[in-house]
Amino acid sequence: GKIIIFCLIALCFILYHKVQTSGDEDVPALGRAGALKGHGRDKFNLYSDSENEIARPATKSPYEQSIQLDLAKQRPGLGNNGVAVHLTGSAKERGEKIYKKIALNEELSEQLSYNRTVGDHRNPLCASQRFDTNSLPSASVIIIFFNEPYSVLLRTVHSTLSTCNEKSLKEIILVDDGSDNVELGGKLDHYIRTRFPAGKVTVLRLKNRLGLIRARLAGARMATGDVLIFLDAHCEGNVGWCEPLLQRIKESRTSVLVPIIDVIDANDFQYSTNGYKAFQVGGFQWNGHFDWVNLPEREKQRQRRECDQAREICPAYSPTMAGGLFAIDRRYFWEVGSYDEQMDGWGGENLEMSFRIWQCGGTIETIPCSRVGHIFRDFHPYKFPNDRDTHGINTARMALVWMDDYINIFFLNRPDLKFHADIGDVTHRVMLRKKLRCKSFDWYLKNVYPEKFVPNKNVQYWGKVRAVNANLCLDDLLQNNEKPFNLGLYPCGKTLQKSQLFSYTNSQVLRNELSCATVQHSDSPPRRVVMVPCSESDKFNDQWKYEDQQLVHTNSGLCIDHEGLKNMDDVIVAPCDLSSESQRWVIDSN
Ligand code: UD2
Ligand code: MN
Repeated sequence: GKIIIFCLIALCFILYHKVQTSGDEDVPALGRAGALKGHGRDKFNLYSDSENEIARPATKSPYEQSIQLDLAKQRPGLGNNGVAVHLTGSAKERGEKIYKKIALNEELSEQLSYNRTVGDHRNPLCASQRFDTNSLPSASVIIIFFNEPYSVLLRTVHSTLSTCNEKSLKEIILVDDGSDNVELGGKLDHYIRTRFPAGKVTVLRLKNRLGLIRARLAGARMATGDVLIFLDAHCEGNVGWCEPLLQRIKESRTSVLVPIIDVIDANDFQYSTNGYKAFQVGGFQWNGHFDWVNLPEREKQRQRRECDQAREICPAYSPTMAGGLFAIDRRYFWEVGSYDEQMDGWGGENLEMSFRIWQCGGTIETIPCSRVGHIFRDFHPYKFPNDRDTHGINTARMALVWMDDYINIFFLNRPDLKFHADIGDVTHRVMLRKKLRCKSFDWYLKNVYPEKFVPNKNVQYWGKVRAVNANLCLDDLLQNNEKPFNLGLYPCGKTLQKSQLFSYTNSQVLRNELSCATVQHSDSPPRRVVMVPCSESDKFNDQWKYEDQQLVHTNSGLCIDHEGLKNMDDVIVAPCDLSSESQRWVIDSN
């Protein structure tokens, strides 16, 4: 009798989920026996215990029951290989609702098994790489989290256990940065105790929320592995992502390494890459934000010269790192100044560590055969105490210590931070810089990141581009550089402000930090001045002649003109006319 009832329940369950879920792939309706076998990787047989226990949940603790309900909700095979999954019906609605709240589809995450696979997106050349498998340094993986969705966090841990070389993976340290989500308490502990190999996974619980910088420091203090590998709490690795990192550190202990970071979609959990041929490295903007940039040609040449493997899979020097996913020799981490522990909340620590590593004798390298997916979210699902701009404050701390005179360009972009009361004292970090005899920021720019445009270097003029006969200045009207945009006009600011900061370079390019001026392709006047993303090489950026106060576009022979235009209009070009006052411009930094 019991068996029949059980089968009926199982059938209902399967039918229910068939209706609820539909993936891009076909999910086979599995019988009871196969129900847990369709999960992706299960190196440690992590699902087998629960399989036996499902039949008699009544005798189990509430944690155990809840865990078993979670496991029963999972759809084996769903999202395997990192394909997108689209929920239907009420599950879709639940997914949309939670997505609006936390920028992540937690409903779908709960339906994907903890060890779904994401596929192998590595360059095929990686397959022939050999590692000193028996003598690699050991790794402590440190995963920090604050109120991370429980299933997402567990998937990160499972993924690490099954994709990171087992022999080298000494421990996984989860640092709970004062979460108040109850699932992340006793239930998580119970899961770890009952499902993971004894002693592999530990949780360090911080009493108060300390912010991600101090959370990482707390994890690092506990770690005993030779190498620290930091991960965000929403990551899934490709097979074999640990070995190339550990091998490189074995060869070069002051190399700080990042995997290629792929994108896991926060809504459908699709794992996507830009293909295995090209990847980006880290850059920065003068407002103190991290950005991604293409691997510079100069670096490709260095790889060809200095690396004996195929260039595509050689370590690639990266001017900065994103911050969340990296590997570093544990002792070197402390020697080179770990983190600025007075940085609060979120943000800024990544550029601080990047500049520090390079200026103090280390390197930052992207390791192409190591790929890890990360869930990028549209917004942060958490707030900071008093809504403090911790990113800005931390970045100002960084700039005060590492940027020397270039801090003026930073403050030009972030005037709000120049006299900010919460920046605090950085004396101990300046002392560290002295003690380590670190190089200057100027050295860094010249040697590590010569592609980075400096508004007042290698230029003939820089500052405001002001009309001689009106209080109007060229202004980017704070438009985003990712797409071309029309250059605008705006009353000149009393002081120089970011949106009016332009440079006329030695190679006669008219530009701001990221965008270069060109002229709209159009037969019918008026033709507008358009700002397009600058090329790494000035060969491909338009030239302008600046003569008799006129700005003449070399290709078209037309002049920048504001005749008949007012505040907020798009600036245009017109046939050059030396008698026209509206074609005369002054460029200066006053
Ligand atoms: C990026 C980094 C992130 C960090 C940040 C700058 C990647 C992929 N991510 O932002 O690691 O360097 O830039 O600071 O490079 N967390 C806490 N306590 C907090 C807030 C967050 O523990 O008070 C955890 C959070 O749960 C997550 C990690 O810190 O595991 C990073 O936070 P995020 O994922 O919101 O940051 P992200 O990826 O936007
Ligand atoms: Mn993250």
